[in-house]
Amino acid sequence: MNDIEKQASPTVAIVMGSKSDYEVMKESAALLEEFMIPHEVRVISAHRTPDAAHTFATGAETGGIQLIIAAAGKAAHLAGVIAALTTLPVLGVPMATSDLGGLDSLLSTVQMPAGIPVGTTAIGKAGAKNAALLAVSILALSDTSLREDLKAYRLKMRAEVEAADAEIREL
Ligand code: RP5
Repeated sequence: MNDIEKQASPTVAIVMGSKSDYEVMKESAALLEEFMIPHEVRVISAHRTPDAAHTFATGAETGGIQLIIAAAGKAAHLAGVIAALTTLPVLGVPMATSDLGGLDSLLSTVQMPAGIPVGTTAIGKAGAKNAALLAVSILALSDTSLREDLKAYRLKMRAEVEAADAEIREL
Protein backbone atom coordinates (compact mmCIF):
# COMPACT_ATOMS: atom_id res chain seq x y z
CA MET A 1 0.00 0.00 0.00
CA ASN A 2 1.51 3.36 -1.00
CA ASP A 3 1.23 6.52 1.11
CA ILE A 4 -1.44 7.99 -1.14
CA GLU A 5 -3.56 4.87 -1.12
CA LYS A 6 -3.84 5.15 2.63
CA GLN A 7 -5.73 8.42 2.24
CA ALA A 8 -9.47 7.99 2.07
CA SER A 9 -10.34 11.12 0.08
CA PRO A 10 -9.47 11.57 -3.61
CA THR A 11 -6.00 12.84 -4.40
CA VAL A 12 -6.54 13.31 -8.12
CA ALA A 13 -9.59 14.74 -9.88
CA ILE A 14 -10.38 13.81 -13.45
CA VAL A 15 -12.71 16.44 -14.89
CA MET A 16 -14.20 16.32 -18.36
CA GLY A 17 -16.33 18.76 -20.30
CA SER A 18 -18.92 16.23 -21.40
CA LYS A 19 -20.03 12.68 -20.72
CA SER A 20 -19.02 12.03 -24.33
CA ASP A 21 -15.38 12.40 -23.19
CA TYR A 22 -15.67 9.49 -20.75
CA GLU A 23 -14.98 6.76 -23.29
CA VAL A 24 -11.47 8.22 -23.62
CA MET A 25 -10.97 9.49 -20.08
CA LYS A 26 -11.77 6.15 -18.48
CA GLU A 27 -8.23 5.27 -19.61
CA SER A 28 -6.92 7.83 -17.10
CA ALA A 29 -9.13 6.43 -14.37
CA ALA A 30 -8.05 2.86 -15.11
CA LEU A 31 -4.38 3.74 -14.73
CA LEU A 32 -4.95 5.63 -11.50
CA GLU A 33 -6.78 2.57 -10.25
CA GLU A 34 -3.86 0.36 -11.31
CA PHE A 35 -1.56 2.55 -9.19
CA MET A 36 -4.19 2.59 -6.42
CA ILE A 37 -4.47 6.36 -6.38
CA PRO A 38 -7.78 7.57 -4.92
CA HIS A 39 -9.50 9.73 -7.49
CA GLU A 40 -12.80 11.25 -8.42
CA VAL A 41 -14.30 11.62 -11.89
CA ARG A 42 -16.50 14.62 -12.68
CA VAL A 43 -18.32 16.06 -15.68
CA ILE A 44 -18.03 19.85 -15.46
CA SER A 45 -18.25 22.19 -18.41
CA ALA A 46 -16.50 25.56 -18.46
CA HIS A 47 -19.24 26.99 -20.68
CA ARG A 48 -22.35 24.91 -19.84
CA THR A 49 -21.82 24.81 -16.07
CA PRO A 50 -19.41 27.69 -15.37
CA ASP A 51 -20.55 28.06 -11.77
CA ALA A 52 -19.78 24.40 -11.09
CA ALA A 53 -16.35 24.83 -12.72
CA HIS A 54 -15.64 27.76 -10.41
CA THR A 55 -16.87 25.93 -7.29
CA PHE A 56 -14.85 22.82 -8.16
CA ALA A 57 -11.60 24.63 -8.97
CA THR A 58 -11.67 26.97 -5.96
CA GLY A 59 -12.53 24.12 -3.57
CA ALA A 60 -10.24 21.41 -4.93
CA GLU A 61 -7.20 22.17 -2.79
CA THR A 62 -9.08 22.41 0.49
CA GLY A 63 -10.92 19.22 -0.49
CA GLY A 64 -7.60 17.35 -0.53
CA ILE A 65 -7.04 17.19 -4.28
CA GLN A 66 -3.35 17.43 -5.21
CA LEU A 67 -3.57 17.33 -8.98
CA ILE A 68 -6.27 17.86 -11.61
CA ILE A 69 -6.59 16.19 -15.00
CA ALA A 70 -8.94 18.22 -17.20
CA ALA A 71 -10.17 16.95 -20.56
CA ALA A 72 -12.17 18.85 -23.14
CA GLY A 73 -12.73 19.10 -26.86
CA LYS A 74 -13.18 21.83 -29.50
CA ALA A 75 -12.70 25.32 -27.93
CA ALA A 76 -11.24 23.43 -25.00
CA HIS A 77 -10.97 26.04 -22.26
CA LEU A 78 -11.83 23.78 -19.28
CA ALA A 79 -8.24 23.09 -18.24
CA GLY A 80 -7.27 26.75 -18.58
CA VAL A 81 -10.27 27.97 -16.60
CA ILE A 82 -9.55 25.51 -13.80
CA ALA A 83 -5.85 26.39 -13.82
CA ALA A 84 -6.77 30.07 -13.48
CA LEU A 85 -8.68 29.32 -10.29
CA THR A 86 -6.21 27.06 -8.46
CA THR A 87 -2.46 26.74 -7.99
CA LEU A 88 -2.70 22.93 -8.06
CA PRO A 89 -0.99 21.37 -11.09
CA VAL A 90 -3.43 20.98 -13.99
CA LEU A 91 -2.85 18.50 -16.80
CA GLY A 92 -4.96 19.10 -19.90
CA VAL A 93 -6.03 16.31 -22.23
CA PRO A 94 -7.26 17.46 -25.67
CA MET A 95 -10.17 15.37 -26.95
CA ALA A 96 -10.38 14.25 -30.57
CA THR A 97 -13.17 16.02 -32.44
CA SER A 98 -15.21 15.20 -35.51
CA ASP A 99 -14.68 18.54 -37.28
CA LEU A 100 -10.98 19.29 -36.81
CA GLY A 101 -9.66 16.00 -35.49
CA GLY A 102 -8.64 17.36 -32.13
CA LEU A 103 -6.14 19.93 -33.39
CA ASP A 104 -8.70 22.51 -32.22
CA SER A 105 -8.69 20.98 -28.72
CA LEU A 106 -4.91 20.64 -28.67
CA LEU A 107 -4.25 24.25 -29.57
CA SER A 108 -6.95 25.53 -27.21
CA THR A 109 -5.46 23.55 -24.33
CA VAL A 110 -1.75 23.97 -24.95
CA GLN A 111 -1.57 27.64 -25.96
CA MET A 112 -2.02 29.16 -22.54
CA PRO A 113 -0.69 32.70 -22.19
CA ALA A 114 2.27 33.02 -19.80
CA GLY A 115 1.39 32.89 -16.14
CA ILE A 116 -1.24 30.15 -15.97
CA PRO A 117 0.26 26.86 -17.15
CA VAL A 118 -1.63 23.79 -18.31
CA GLY A 119 0.60 20.75 -18.80
CA THR A 120 -0.84 19.43 -22.04
CA THR A 121 -0.68 15.84 -23.23
CA ALA A 122 -1.32 14.23 -26.61
CA ILE A 123 -4.80 14.12 -28.15
CA GLY A 124 -7.14 11.31 -27.10
CA LYS A 125 -6.39 7.99 -25.43
CA ALA A 126 -2.60 8.34 -25.44
CA GLY A 127 -3.01 11.70 -23.74
CA ALA A 128 -5.49 10.30 -21.24
CA LYS A 129 -3.05 7.55 -20.29
CA ASN A 130 -0.06 9.87 -20.16
CA ALA A 131 -1.91 12.39 -17.99
CA ALA A 132 -2.46 9.65 -15.43
CA LEU A 133 1.17 8.53 -15.66
CA LEU A 134 2.37 12.11 -15.26
CA ALA A 135 0.11 12.41 -12.23
CA VAL A 136 1.74 9.28 -10.82
CA SER A 137 5.23 10.72 -11.48
CA ILE A 138 4.37 13.97 -9.73
CA LEU A 139 2.79 12.27 -6.73
CA ALA A 140 5.72 9.83 -6.58
CA LEU A 141 8.05 12.75 -5.80
CA SER A 142 6.91 12.43 -2.21
CA ASP A 143 5.99 8.73 -2.15
CA THR A 144 8.81 6.18 -2.40
CA SER A 145 6.49 3.23 -2.73
CA LEU A 146 4.64 4.84 -5.63
CA ARG A 147 7.98 5.57 -7.33
CA GLU A 148 8.84 1.88 -7.13
CA ASP A 149 5.44 1.01 -8.61
CA LEU A 150 6.11 3.37 -11.52
CA LYS A 151 9.53 1.84 -12.13
CA ALA A 152 7.93 -1.62 -12.14
CA TYR A 153 5.35 -0.40 -14.66
CA ARG A 154 8.14 0.78 -16.98
CA LEU A 155 9.97 -2.52 -16.64
CA LYS A 156 6.77 -4.39 -17.54
CA MET A 157 6.37 -2.28 -20.69
CA ARG A 158 9.98 -2.89 -21.59
CA ALA A 159 9.55 -6.64 -21.18
CA GLU A 160 6.48 -6.57 -23.43
CA VAL A 161 8.37 -4.79 -26.21
CA GLU A 162 11.32 -7.14 -25.88
CA ALA A 163 8.97 -10.13 -26.08
CA ALA A 164 7.33 -8.63 -29.18
CA ASP A 165 10.76 -8.07 -30.73
CA ALA A 166 11.76 -11.69 -30.08
CA GLU A 167 8.46 -12.94 -31.52
CA ILE A 168 8.72 -10.85 -34.71
CA ARG A 169 12.35 -11.79 -35.29
CA GLU A 170 11.40 -15.46 -35.26
CA LEU A 171 8.86 -15.06 -38.06
C1 RP5 B 1 -16.58 19.89 -25.05
O1 RP5 B 1 -17.26 19.74 -26.24
C2 RP5 B 1 -16.53 18.55 -24.42
O2 RP5 B 1 -15.36 18.40 -23.65
C3 RP5 B 1 -16.57 17.58 -25.57
O3 RP5 B 1 -15.28 17.09 -25.92
C4 RP5 B 1 -17.10 18.43 -26.72
C5 RP5 B 1 -18.40 17.92 -27.25
O4 RP5 B 1 -19.33 17.81 -26.19
P1 RP5 B 1 -20.76 17.15 -26.42
O5 RP5 B 1 -21.45 17.99 -27.45
O6 RP5 B 1 -20.52 15.74 -26.87
O7 RP5 B 1 -21.43 17.20 -25.07
O8 RP5 B 1 -17.23 20.79 -24.21
